Amino acid sequence: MRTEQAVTVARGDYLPYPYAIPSIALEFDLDPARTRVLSRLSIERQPGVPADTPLALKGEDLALVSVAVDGSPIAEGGYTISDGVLRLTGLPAACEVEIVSDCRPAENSTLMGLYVSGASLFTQCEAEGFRRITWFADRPDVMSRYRVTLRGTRADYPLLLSNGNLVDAGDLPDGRHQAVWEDPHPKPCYLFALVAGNLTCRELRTRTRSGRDVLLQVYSDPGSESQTEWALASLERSLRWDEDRFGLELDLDRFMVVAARDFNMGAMENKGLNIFNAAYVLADPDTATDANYLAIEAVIGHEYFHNWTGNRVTCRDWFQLSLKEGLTVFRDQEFTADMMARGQDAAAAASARAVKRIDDVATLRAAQFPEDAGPMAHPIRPESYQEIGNFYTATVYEKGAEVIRMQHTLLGEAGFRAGMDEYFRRHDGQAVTCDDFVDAMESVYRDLHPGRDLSVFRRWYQQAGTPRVSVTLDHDAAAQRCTVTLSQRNPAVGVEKQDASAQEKPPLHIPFALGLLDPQGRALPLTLDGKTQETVLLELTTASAQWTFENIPAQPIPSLLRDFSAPVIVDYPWTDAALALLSAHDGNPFARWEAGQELATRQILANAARHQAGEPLAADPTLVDAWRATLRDPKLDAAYRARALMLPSEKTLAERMQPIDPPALAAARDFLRAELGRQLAQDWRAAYQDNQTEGAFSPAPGPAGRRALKNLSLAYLMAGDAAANQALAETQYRGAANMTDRMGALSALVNEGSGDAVGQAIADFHTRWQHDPLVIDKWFALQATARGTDVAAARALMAHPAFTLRNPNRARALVFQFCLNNARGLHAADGAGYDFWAEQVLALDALNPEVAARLARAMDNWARYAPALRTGMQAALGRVRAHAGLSRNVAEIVAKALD
Ligand code: 0A1
Ligand code: ZN
Repeated sequence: MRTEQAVTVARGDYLPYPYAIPSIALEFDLDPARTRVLSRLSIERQPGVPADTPLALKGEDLALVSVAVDGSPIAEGGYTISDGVLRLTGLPAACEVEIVSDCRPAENSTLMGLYVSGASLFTQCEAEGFRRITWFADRPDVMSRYRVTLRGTRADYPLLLSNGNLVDAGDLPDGRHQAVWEDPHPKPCYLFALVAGNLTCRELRTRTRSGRDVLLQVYSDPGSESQTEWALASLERSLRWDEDRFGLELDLDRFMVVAARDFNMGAMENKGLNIFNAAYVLADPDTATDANYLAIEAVIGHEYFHNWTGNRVTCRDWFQLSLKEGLTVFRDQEFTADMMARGQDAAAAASARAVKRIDDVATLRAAQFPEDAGPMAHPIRPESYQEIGNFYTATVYEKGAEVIRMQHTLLGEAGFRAGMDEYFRRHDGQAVTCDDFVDAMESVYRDLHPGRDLSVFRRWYQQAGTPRVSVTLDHDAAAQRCTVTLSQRNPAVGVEKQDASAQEKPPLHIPFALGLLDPQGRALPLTLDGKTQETVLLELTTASAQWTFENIPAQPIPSLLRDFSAPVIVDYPWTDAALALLSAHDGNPFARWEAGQELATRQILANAARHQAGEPLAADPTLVDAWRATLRDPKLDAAYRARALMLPSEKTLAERMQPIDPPALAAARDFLRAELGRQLAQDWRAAYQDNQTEGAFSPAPGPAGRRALKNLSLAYLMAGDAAANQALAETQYRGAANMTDRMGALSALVNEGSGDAVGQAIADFHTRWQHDPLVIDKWFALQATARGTDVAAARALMAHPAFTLRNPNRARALVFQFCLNNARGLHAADGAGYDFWAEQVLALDALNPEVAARLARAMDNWARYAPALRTGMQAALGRVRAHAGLSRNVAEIVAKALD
């Protein structure tokens, strides 16, 4: 086998498709061994296109049976097939093309196109999976009306689903039956879906705000019916929220969500027939944690919101992916924030929103910042790609959402809504670009701010890398005036570094929210543009700019980038005392959290340096006092305290270390955790007792927050003194009334505990939940990331009969968790972790290139690691690159990492 040929696609190469395909009729004879697909395309040559322009249709892993034009068979020679493209020439300006082909779902381990999961058949078409079902113009700007006929045996496939409305159904000879579906909305083929199998359904009927009755359904494996209540309720909340906040209504009579056990990603927004990874559908208190409940609501929302942002208005080409993804992530983040804040008073709502913002920013920093600083760095609208599947990234999604959020911040809630309305007014039913979106927003921005525009802002779409904003304060005591200077830097990243002329990029438009505190921690009123507020929004659009504030009697303490108003790194020389003051008093709950995290980061980095130098580690009292104050503050709710008291993740910390030395970081972080656990033991114990939840389980923010704080307290107590607290963990494990508490206790035992009780708890957990794959995934993941799990232990886990690489959730639970979230294990001094990584990437690549390429990215930032690690990482990458028969997906990742 040869490695697939690398072909680079460039954004500037876009050409419209020369034909329209207004309608497509598909007929499936479903059979896992060999499914026959008949596709009838209505074809219209676009005006001005030369008559000899071939109709080029993409196909992959298909066996062609026949081609006909307007009912006449075309003999071989009347068409060509090369490099996965079927070309037909000499077509009339308008005609019907009929193609019959076969595919083999049971042999399809890529989970792209039509595949088997359990006893059912599913499809996944985004981005380029439709070409694995039939030859087609597999690109998002070709939109067609679909009529889909599904035929299969009633015994195996009692349920036959596709997009839109069921228009006909009936029996066929030989125990077969059929269903005919019509989707009234033209769509690109990446939104096509079918599901065939034996699934159970939970449904509800509701009325849209314009008074249409709609049916909402959630389908899942037989036996899981008790686990779909939350998903269905989340779906109804999503429908209501999009009506309330954006005035967007469901445009279908029926909206279906189907859970698949084998799925490459989180979920997929196929029109009216969302297909989900079961992990984002199934939940009950015994099997799902609070984090699972939250993620299900968010992903259900995300896919539902795509119905407008993605489906009604779609992408012109895949370079515009962030048009739908950044916007839809922003929408799901706001949905979750609104759900967490609802029904609460202003202060509690602000805290709840801050909790969501903290979680989202923590994700951005842990996943996107490293991407933006490494070999895969790309703008949210990439300039080129080899394999589009590799660009479903934290940058396109999470940074993309930040870029939308900045527009929301610059326009305000009402302005942003007006911009969205304008976007739909202009583009409903079209396939458009990111520029089209910004144009709509800019039309409102210009009205709000005459003389200003978003021309500088647009650079966020074309520049990669995380900007650095440095802040200086000049206080004039005599004049009681403070001048704030913001300066930005946009250094070259990733491939840009190879171009000596492009070392520094132009400035961006950065909305920078700022507050100033007096030395007692009280907010200082700030006047900007005639308005006096505690938070001002500074718009930095040049390399450097200054703002002056009056009536500032003493040197103030700045509260910077409140609510994380832009995805940048802030440089400011706070003292530890200033950070402690902010962490106790900042009126902006996000910035208050940030101050504590910064304080902890500094201490961990200092200790990592001591660890490297062989010096003893130390916990500074400023940090311990700050943690104690937060822990004891009765005004802070539990969910917020749980975030504020957590130490920054190893991934976030790594971004602050040069070169990165994960074992040193882990040692320093563990040391501080243990010190905080020991020195604040009484307070942790009190928090543990005060935050018990009783009565019927509810995943609502209140009780979930108490469980988070309680389990964090347990983790600190165990870290501080495992022997003294193990009984507490064991008791919690045995008596747990929900999965959050059971996992919290098991994690404490596995990571810190000792003796027979640990192994017994692991075995007990497995015995209890062996029938539930999603819980067994948790069991694998917990062990894969445990402190003591080295490569040998990971391999031993892989030998467990329940392990398989073929199921992406299982592979992610064990192999990905080990390689991405067990730095100590991966970076073992003998290099065994790197060997393991290379071996698993290659094994996965033979089965599922999309998933393999994600694992391949674990070595992206090898060049930033400590020399002793770097060479081993580089060598492992080299071994993968040298392997014959690599997929295009993995080949692109390793080549970029090594170039
Ligand atoms: N559009 C989906 C993401 C998605 C992309 C590719 C997939 O298959 C390889 C599946 C899902 C979303 O944003 O939810
Ligand atoms: Zn999405």
